[in-house]
Amino acid sequence: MNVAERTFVLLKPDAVQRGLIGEIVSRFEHRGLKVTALKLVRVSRSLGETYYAEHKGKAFFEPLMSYIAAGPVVAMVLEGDGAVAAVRKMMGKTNSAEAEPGTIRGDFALTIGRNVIHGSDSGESAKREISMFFKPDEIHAYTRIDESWLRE
Ligand code: DAT
Ligand code: MG
Repeated sequence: MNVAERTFVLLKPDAVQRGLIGEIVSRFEHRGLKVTALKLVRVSRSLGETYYAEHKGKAFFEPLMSYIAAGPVVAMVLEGDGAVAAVRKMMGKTNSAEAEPGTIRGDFALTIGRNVIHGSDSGESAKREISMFFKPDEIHAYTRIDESWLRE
């Protein structure tokens, strides 16, 4: 039995600046993932530090903080069967140089330090990240017209 799952996606400042918002959101919509929350926000230093807490102390942490705070980002919640894994696969490898063509990073990015997108790596991470960017009443429950055609 398939169970709808939530994941968190963030389009990083380079995606916004390079005009890739529509293209990337389109891929998720066409795959059948439902956008249940979406907004343009700035990531403050303290939010960035909490968000990327697992990388604190690493050599790339400071550059990562400057990057993520360099401009507005698009935060969203996507919902669908196996949403966490589906989005991770669509994103491609963390290092864009190694990401397969056909993936978001493989099609729109060249380096690890400007890899256009973040997606939760587990259901637990999704919960944590969603709560950092959205209040419960900013996440909308609704039925998409094609939903009955997305599974048997
Ligand atoms: P992902 O974004 O694929 O979940 P991650 O959680 O390991 O990857 O790292 C978060 C971000 O930090 C990643 O999107 C880019 C940056 N990063 C990770 N490893 C890096 C490295 N070795 N050098 C430079 N930046 C790195
Ligand atoms: Mg990660």
